This record gives sequence, C-alpha cells and structure tokens, in this order.
Amino acid sequence: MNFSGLKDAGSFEYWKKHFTDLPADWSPGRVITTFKKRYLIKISNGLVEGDLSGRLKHNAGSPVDLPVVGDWVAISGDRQQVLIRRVFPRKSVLTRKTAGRTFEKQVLAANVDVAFIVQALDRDYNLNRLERYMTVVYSGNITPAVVLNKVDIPEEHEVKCRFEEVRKRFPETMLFLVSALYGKGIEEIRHFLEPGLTFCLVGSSGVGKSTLINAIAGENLAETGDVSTSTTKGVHITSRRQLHMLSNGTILIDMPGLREIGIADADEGLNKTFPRIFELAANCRFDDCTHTREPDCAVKRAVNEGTLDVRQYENYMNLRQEYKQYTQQVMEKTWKTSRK
Ligand SMILES: Nc1nc2c(ncn2[C@@H]2O[C@H](COP(=O)(O)OP(=O)(O)OP(=O)(O)O)[C@@H](O)[C@H]2O)c(=O)[nH]1
Ligand SMILES: [Mg+2]
Ligand SMILES: [Zn+2]
Repeated sequence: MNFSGLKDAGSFEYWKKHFTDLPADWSPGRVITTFKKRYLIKISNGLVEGDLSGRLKHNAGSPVDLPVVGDWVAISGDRQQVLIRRVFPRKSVLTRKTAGRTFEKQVLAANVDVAFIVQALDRDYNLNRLERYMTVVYSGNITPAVVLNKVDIPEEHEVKCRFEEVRKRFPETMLFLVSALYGKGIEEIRHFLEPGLTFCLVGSSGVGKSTLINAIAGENLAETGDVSTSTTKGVHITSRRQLHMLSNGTILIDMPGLREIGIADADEGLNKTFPRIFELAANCRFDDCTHTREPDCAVKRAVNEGTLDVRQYENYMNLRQEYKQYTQQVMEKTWKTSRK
C-alpha cells in the first residue's frame, strides 16, 4: 500500500499499522473537511472527494462512529466514485455535548495532538470558560495550550494581569500572548509547532482563530471576518472544520466558533484541569465525598481557609454537576431503549 505523499498528513507511522490485512485496492487517507455528507480526503497523490460506503453507514452504531475532520480512513474506488470503507481507531477526540437540551455527543475532530484554546483579550476573556475547554480537551486525550489573542486591544497592565491569572491557574500549560492581527507572539507559536503533529484551534467566534492560522502560515489559508459581524450578531465566519497542511509540515485544524461546549466526557478531564482539587479530595473522609455538606471535607476546608479559590471551586462543582446530569440522562435513555 502506498503511503508516500501521506507523510505530511500527520503522524502516519501510528496509523500505518492499521492498514495491514486490508483489501489490496483500498488505500489510506485523512479527512480534510466534510460538507453535506461528502468528504474531502487527502490521499498519497492528492485530494479526492468521497462518500460513505453503505456498509460503513449501516454498521455505525451512532453518529460518533462516522468520519470527522482528522480521521484516518480506508477508501476504495477511483476518482469517479470514492467510497470511505473504514474509520480507523482514533488516538484522540475532541467531543462535546451538542448544544441545547439534547444529550447527544458530537465528535468535533479526531486525532488531534494539541488544542490551542484561544480567548481574545477583549470581552471574550473568561477563566471559567477556559477551564471548561480545558476539561473537554483533556478528556479527549489532547494536550491543551492557551492563546490569549488581541493583546493589542487592552492596556498593558491588563494584559499582564490576565497572563498572571492564567499562568497561576495552569502552571503546566503552554501559554502564548498573541496579536494575530499585528504579528505579535507568532514566532513563539511557530517554535512550538511540530511537523507531523496535528494542532487544532478552539474558542468562541471572532476570537481570531482563522487570523492566527493565516499569521502562522504566512498566507491566507482561512477565511477571516469582521468583529462587528462575527461577535455581536452571532455570525460565524468559519463555517466548517477544516484541516490545513502548511508547507513546513505543520497541520492546523480550524474550527468554527463554538457558542456552547457542553461536557460529555469528563472524569479524566476534570482531574487534569483541577489537579489541586483532585489532590485535596484524597484527604476527604469519604471516598465518594461530593464536597458539599460532608464532615471532614478537605476541599471545603481549603475553600474556607482561603487556600483554594472559591470561584475555582464553584466552577469545578458546576462542570461536575453538568457531567453527572449528562451521564444520568444517557443511562436513562439506555434503560428505556433496552426495555422496548
Ligand atoms: N485587534 C485585533 N483584532 C484581531 C486579532 N486577531 C483577529 N482579529 C480580528 O477579529 C476578527 C475575527 O477574526 P477571525 O480570525 O475571523 O475569528 P475566528 O475566531 O476565526 O471566528 P469564527 O470563524 O467565527 O470562529 C477579524 O476582524 C480579525 O481581523 C488581533 O490580534 N487583534
Ligand atoms: Mg474562523
Ligand atoms: Zn470532599
């Protein structure tokens, strides 16, 4: 099977092993973008457009099994009709609970190594939302990095203050101060990028994700928009998730702004986002302490003593509650359907 030409489509050594024992006329590819149930796929000698094979559609247990941007797939056929035959196991997934009152899970991207969580230092900056994104990213087995964009807008002391705040909350996480529009901090990001790894950008609409991609690439790959239309009227500039392969081998996935990112998977993500609470919880009297009213709760004690920020505690409790509700709803649904 021919892999040459796919090297620039991302950590393909990892995937190569999945392509053994497949029919000789199948070939590997990576999903670049999807639109109206059609898929644009990078293959060894270029790009092809394809559909799902009937069997793949039939065998998919739920929408999360269908290909998304970043997926490695096996395809068959010629340029007239390309069919996606199989989706290979995902190394990581960016997942959210779909917006609204439903409790469906949606996979936003697959096989992402690092997610840049982008917030703009205007009205967008919000520490609670940053923790929410962190939880989602960690839960999907993805490494987070934080970008505070639009540093050209606020006063210098405010930029410094935000920087310190995020630094203190996430001492282990890479943090970049950037002005994508004026090229500040771009070189630092370029240094951090690694050819062959897949990076994605997440954050609200209008924070400058596409502008940042263009600044990193040094050319206009992604469409960008006007702040007044994108944020105040809720218009999204980027309309679909798309994987860009830069000439230096870096892979960047651009995402439309997310208005809501509900928590679907979180056990692991909460522990990693709130390591201090996780550590404290080990000293609660009860193993299943909910950190609300129990006696000898080490988490509440830390809040009362002022060694754990009460806002962080509250956000943690919120996210945990949301995750609990999600799992309960899924359980109920499974229970109902299994009795039918
Ligand atoms: N002042 C300032 N404006 C910026 C900066 N980065 C981006 N912008 C502006 O912010 C607006 C939105 O930028 P986009 O890159 O389209 O934002 P996005 O995050 O991709 O938005 P969606 O695609 O809707 O999710 C544009 O008008 C950009 O010019 C920056 O560093 N400083
Ligand atoms: Mg965009
Ligand atoms: Zn407790």
